[in-house]
Amino acid sequence: HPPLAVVTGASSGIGAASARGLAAAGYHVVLTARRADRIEAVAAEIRAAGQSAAAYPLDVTDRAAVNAFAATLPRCDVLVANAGGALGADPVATGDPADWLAMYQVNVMGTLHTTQALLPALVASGAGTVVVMSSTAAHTAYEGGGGYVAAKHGTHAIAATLRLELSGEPVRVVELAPGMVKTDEFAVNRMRGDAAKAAAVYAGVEKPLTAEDVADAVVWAVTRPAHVNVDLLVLRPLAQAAQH
Ligand code: NJP
Repeated sequence: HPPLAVVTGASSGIGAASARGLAAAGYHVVLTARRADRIEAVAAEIRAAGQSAAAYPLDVTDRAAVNAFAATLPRCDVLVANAGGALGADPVATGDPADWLAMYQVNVMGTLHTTQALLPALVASGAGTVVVMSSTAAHTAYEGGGGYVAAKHGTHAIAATLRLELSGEPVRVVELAPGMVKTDEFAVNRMRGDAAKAAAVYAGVEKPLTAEDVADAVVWAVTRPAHVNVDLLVLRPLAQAAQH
């Protein structure tokens, strides 16, 4: 059997690029996200390239559904816990609590649900890797991002705690923290569907990262020899490199 990698949030952006990258690196990739048509299309494209992929529609905020998904897997060597994102510009002073809760649900609870559900299979694989998609927002703050910054600090905390809990087990925990990545949908969601405002987000940084830049880092981290744990990779566009 080829090693098996699960990617959450694989219907677009970084998750779709990571699925393509892991498939090209020889993994059988199981793509999950809520939009079934999108993950099916990416999986079909991977298979058309002669690589191995399947799609499984999944909302990571639904713990029962995540557990049911985990029960379908014959094994699991890699989990890329990538599903997440920002909703609305959400300053602490004026942000909408419904957005804060939704961001906590997907970024934090989603990462906890998927990691908990797949951990037994990752341990059983004898050489498992969990990649937690956090953010530079997990390590600093930006104005107008109260709920998102808080949620991404949560993903950092999950990675750090998990690494301690897994001491002695054959599972590595990688935290990947990108700066601005031009994935379009991320900014469109953050700006509540306002395409002009979303474009303005990217216009603020010359040459943002691409989804492929981040996917390359995912593939690199998981393909290190089994005794090498890549704790934290921070990737930023050069134009952001001098900030903070
Ligand atoms: O964004 P986007 P990115 N259950 O919107 C999925 C982090 N990040 O690739 O369910 C399951 O293209 C959604 O799928 P769907 C960011 O916080 C980004 O940029 O079909 N899946 C889609 O596949 C996030 O953790 C930047 O709608 C759910 C995916 O999540 C990760 O990178 C900077 C879901 C989002 O893809 C990927 O974001 C940074 C749910 N409940 C960190 N809700 C950046 N772009 O600048 C959403 O530091 N998804």
